Formats: sequence, structure tokens, C-alpha cells
Amino acid sequence: MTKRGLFILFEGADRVGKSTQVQSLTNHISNSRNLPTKSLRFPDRTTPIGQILNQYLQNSTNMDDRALHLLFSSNRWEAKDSILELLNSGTNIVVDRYSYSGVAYTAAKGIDVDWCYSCESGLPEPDIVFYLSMSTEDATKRGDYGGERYEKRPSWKVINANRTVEEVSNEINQIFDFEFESLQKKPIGTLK
Ligand code: NYM
Ligand code: MG
Repeated sequence: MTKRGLFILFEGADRVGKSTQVQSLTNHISNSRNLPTKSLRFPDRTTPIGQILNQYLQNSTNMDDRALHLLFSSNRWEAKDSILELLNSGTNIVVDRYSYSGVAYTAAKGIDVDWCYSCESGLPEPDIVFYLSMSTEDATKRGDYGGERYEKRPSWKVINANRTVEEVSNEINQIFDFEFESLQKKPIGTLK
């Protein structure tokens, strides 16, 4: 029987190198284990909802903060079935931003964290979160935005991203390799 794929998530502020590390880990998994691996990113700007988000992000068109939050969240919900299909069929996914970005960006506008997070409840849960941290304390604090309760289930790894691409990816590959087999044995989680 095919083993399930893992859901690996990268979070962190803009320009810390998430996309580079997503690509690097995707290659590492495909090459070292010869397993099907796909990278995804949120927002997924290719869907109709994603196009509205893209317009908002590019032109800063005005939108109510909660309406915007719900669109970002819907953009994940519309991917839910395909995420589960990929995982169940044995494809690993390496994802650039997910629910934690959604909560952090909206909560930073002063909107209740629990309200923000409630929209995410029921989505597939990542197996590992690599949090790429640039300026140690501040960035870590930001990533924790309402984060303590969310950190309980998936395993969060805070990675110092203020190093060369290779140093960062070596650490990520090591953690991934160490955790891979035990995570694969766990059932796919659901955000609570
Ligand atoms: N963003 C991203 C949100 O505000 N909420 C979300 O749920 C997600 C997934 O979109 N500045 C913000 C964070 C980024 C912006 O993301 C675009 P990217 O990774 O640059 O495409
Ligand atoms: Mg980016």
C-alpha cells in the first residue's frame, strides 16, 4: 500500500527566503527518496478567488478586513479536497504560507485572533511547520501571533533564516529526514 504524503509548511515574513526553501526541500524529497512531491502556495492566485486576492494585493483595492480574511481562508478551503487527495495518494506537499499567515496578517489589524482562526478549523493540518525567522526575537514574536495554541499540534521548527541558502536548507533537510518516517505513520491531522 502506498504510504501517505506529508504536508510540510513554510511560514515566515516576506522575503525571508520561503520560496527558495520550498523549492529546495521539494527537490530534496524528490531526489533523496524518489517520492512524488509537489509545491503549493497560498494565496493560490490562479483560482477565481485567488484572482480577487491578487487584485487586492497588487492594486490595494479597498476591502473590508474581515471580507478579505474570509477570501484568503476560502482560497484554502477550495484547495482542501485536492490537498487531501494528494496526501492520500502518497504525494508530499511543500507549502508556502497557510492558515498561520492568514491569522497573523488579519490579527495584526486588530481583529480578534479566535475569530480569525475559527475560519481555519477543519482544514488539513500540516505535519511540520518550518518557521523561517530573520531577526531573531521580533520575528519569532510575530510568528507567535496567537500562536501558542496553534503550535501545539503540528511540530514547529524555528529556523534562523539569516544564513546562506545552503546552511538553511541543510538544517531543514536534516530535520525533515529525521522526522519523515514517524510523521508518515500518523494519520493526516485536522486544524482544531
Ligand atoms: N497573506 C497571505 C494574507 O494576508 N493572508 C493569508 O491568508 C495569506 C496566505 O498575502 N504579504 C498575505 C501575506 C503576503 C501576501 O503572499 C502575499 P505571497 O507569499 O507574497 O504570495
Ligand atoms: Mg513571498
